[in-house]
Amino acid sequence: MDSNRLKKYARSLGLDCLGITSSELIIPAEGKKICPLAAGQGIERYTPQALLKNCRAVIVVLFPYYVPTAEPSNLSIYTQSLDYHLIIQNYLKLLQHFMEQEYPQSNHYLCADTSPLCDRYLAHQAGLGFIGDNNCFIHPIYGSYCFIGSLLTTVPLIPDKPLTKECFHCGACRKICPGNCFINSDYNYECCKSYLTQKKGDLTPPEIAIIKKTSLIFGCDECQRVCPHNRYIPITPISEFRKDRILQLRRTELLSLTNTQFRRTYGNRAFAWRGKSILLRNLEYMDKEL
Ligand code: B12
Repeated sequence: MDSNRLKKYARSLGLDCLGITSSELIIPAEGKKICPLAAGQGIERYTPQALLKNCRAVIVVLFPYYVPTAEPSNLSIYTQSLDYHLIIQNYLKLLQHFMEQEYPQSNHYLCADTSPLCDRYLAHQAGLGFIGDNNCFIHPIYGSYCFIGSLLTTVPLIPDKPLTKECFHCGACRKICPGNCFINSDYNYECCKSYLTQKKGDLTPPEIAIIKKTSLIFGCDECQRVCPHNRYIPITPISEFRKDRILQLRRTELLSLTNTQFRRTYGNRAFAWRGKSILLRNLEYMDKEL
């Protein structure tokens, strides 16, 4: 079945990057040590049928989130708006509703980052873009500042074809990375600043040194900031990412909040998921003499 009506409906919601991949995925030889923050390991990253019985296709949607700002910030761009998980889920529910009206016997399963599936691979297979040397999935127009959401479906939609376009391999991400994650053209999450800002416990002096290299206390944008594929990208067309943005978290403010107040104030923000103490710890590291 073709996906034109679904794509048209998605465009009417402002979602202009929707692609289809088959549920029969070729399992690549990853062989990498997967980050403990990932929900899936090995084959389960490529088995949508384990999440939805009789899954026949995966509807993959990109959610561009880039908003340029000249003001100083200590939060990664991906956490400045309302939590992207909530935004993605709302849109995917609308798409699910549309599919269930078009195909009354169909079943669906919604994925927004936290599923065991390999989101970047799905987006690549659905013909939406390519994987960069910085590990990020890159859309030809919106660059890498795109979240990926998916709707597994029992409807056998006709798959789109992967693009042939690829990364410029310019080396800019490798050079700028605060933790030198991309040495030997492989990515090592253990020295990724984004990972370290989310890792619990006391960090070692070399890990703290990586955190101190840039001003962000949650996430890291360096490998995306210097990427030439992100040079002329448009501001996100999705209004939810443009409003209610928080650019800075301050120590005095965090200290003044109890954990419950923190949850009430920031519980709907992606930077809050590891709790208040991790953010305070990272703020302290910024001033720490090594
Ligand atoms: C755990 C996790 C992290 C960890 C580890 C990241 C990592 N690269 O391993 C940490 C906390 C460090 C992290 C950081 C970030 N993350 Co994160 N993260 C995840 C999560 C939950 C699992 C990723 C994982 O297991 N990675 C293991 C590695 C080996 O696999 P991978 O990254 O999924 O992708 C590789 C495979 O697809 C592989 N591949 C496999 N088969 C094939 C086949 C072909 C043909 C090709 C070409 C490639 C290919 O190539 C990719 C690159 O190596 C995913 C959501 C999900 N369910 O997938 C989000 C996700 C990858 N993260 C996301 C984001 C936004 C980020 C940050 C940009 C946030 C930030 N600003 O700090 C950074 C980017 C860091 C980086 N350069 O990768 C987005 C990425 C969107 C995009 N455009 O790429 C995702 C997809 C969430 C989402 N649904 O939108 N993340």
